[in-house]
Amino acid sequence: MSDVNVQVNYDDLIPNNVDLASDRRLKRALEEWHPGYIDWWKSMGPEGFQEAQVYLRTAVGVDPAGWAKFGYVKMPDYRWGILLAPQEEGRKINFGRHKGEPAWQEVPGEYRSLLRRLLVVQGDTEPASVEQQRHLGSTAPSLYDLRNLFQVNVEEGRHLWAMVYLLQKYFGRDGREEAEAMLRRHSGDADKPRLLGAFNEATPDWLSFFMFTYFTDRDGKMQLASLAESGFDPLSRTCRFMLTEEAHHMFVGESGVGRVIQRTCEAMKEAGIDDPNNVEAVRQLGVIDLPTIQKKINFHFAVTLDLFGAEVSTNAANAYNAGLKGRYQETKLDDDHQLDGSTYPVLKYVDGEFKTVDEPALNAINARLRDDYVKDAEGGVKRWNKIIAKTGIEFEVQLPHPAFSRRIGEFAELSVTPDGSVVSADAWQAERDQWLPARADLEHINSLMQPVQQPGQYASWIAEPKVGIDNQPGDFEYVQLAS
Ligand code: BYC
Repeated sequence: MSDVNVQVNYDDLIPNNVDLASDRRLKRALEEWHPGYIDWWKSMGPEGFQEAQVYLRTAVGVDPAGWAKFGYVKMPDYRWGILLAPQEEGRKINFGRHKGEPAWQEVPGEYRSLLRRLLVVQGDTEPASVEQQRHLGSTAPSLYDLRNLFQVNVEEGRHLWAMVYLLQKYFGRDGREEAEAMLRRHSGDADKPRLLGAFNEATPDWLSFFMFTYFTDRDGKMQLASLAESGFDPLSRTCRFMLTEEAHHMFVGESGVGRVIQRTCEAMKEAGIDDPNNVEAVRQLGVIDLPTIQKKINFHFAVTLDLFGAEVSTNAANAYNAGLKGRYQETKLDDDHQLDGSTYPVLKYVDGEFKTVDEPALNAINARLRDDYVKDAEGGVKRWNKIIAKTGIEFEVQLPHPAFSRRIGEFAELSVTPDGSVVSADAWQAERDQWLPARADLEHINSLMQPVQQPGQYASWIAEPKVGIDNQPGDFEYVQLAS
């Protein structure tokens, strides 16, 4: 890899590896947006910890080896920057009707509004997640977890910068207006909500946070991977670097849920409780029972599947045809990359049963990405079950049926149980609390959400991590709280 564009310039107000200094109009536009962003961060970002010194990683380059520098930072002073993966010489458009043409360095006029829409939707999710998580700091189960929350938050903030950069650089006044609107919409706001459903849901507790970073950040991974295939080269380069940050977020989710599961099973063993369904007895131990963990999985999985849009979508077909958004790992797939005449089996509910129906592959881009997502999400579930099995407790967590509790797409009108039976709406409502977190479940979880702020100490309901961040020792003070 060449050194060009690998190092990040930290001398500018806005760190970057895109030679911002040479584009004065853009630099000014971004500098004008900056104070509004900081105001948004202070009023909608992590509540109560703006003065704390947090042991964060900051990107210093974009090469895979050693891009991160760790050190204590007050979050509002974090150096949010514009970081693109290095440009590949001679890169081509790899799919759709422009396949084989040189990748675009400017926005193709005919696809301007389609591309802008994709950037806006992607950008909108990033600050939304920060807003959803803003109350969690006060109940963190350890300083280690508190630090991980804040790392995720500042990087989601950086991902907003990534999309705002593209909008402001390539979309002129429209882009500037979209950038402003990103700071005006808010998660759950009745008048100006975030664009996608899952980003208006609450993240009420830390188990939800771990589920969100496991399931919903994984949608982020799949969507970013599809956008990284884009024929619009600046988008591809932006997303390639965002993916390196996303990996840590999913680690926080998978290891977080795993540690909750592990602590529950250990506590049950210590107390001689073998029956995971003896929920009351397990709760007495100050841990989260496995059936409640399953309900949280059901909720976050279903809400996240909705983020893939309708299974059969002309929007997705248009974005693919245009060369703007590809399939997951597009260049590794062995076909014509134009999908002429090819089909894809889409799961549907037809004549009273679930079955796959062959649809034109172009229209089934969303269905395919969702299927790829489900495969990817299954890995962590297997690893969680290994943790349970190791302790000798008999219980398996699982992903619910893809039609369970959906609001978007093929199954939105159906009432489907987690194991895939279609029932009446009334029957579904009557059983709802068996499948999704009920008030009593949330009250129990809530009762456990007490902050633990001594270095090396952990709340009763979560196991310690196996290793520290940046190989720090167990009693490392990841967050120095302001007095
Ligand atoms: N909620 O043809 P359709 C992340 C709308 S997460 C509300 O079905 P399409 C992250 C849709 O906008 C990744 N509305 O879907 C994770 C459209 O409206 P318009 C975010 C929805 O367009 C954690 C209409 O329904 N990035 O990064 O093929 C933390 C019909 O659309 C929803 C992206 O999603 C919904 N769930 O696909 C932080 C990538 N679903 O346009 C960050 C960019 C659909 O008719 N976005 N609608 O008014 C896209 O590729 C597409 O917009 C979607 C939808 C995949 C989201």
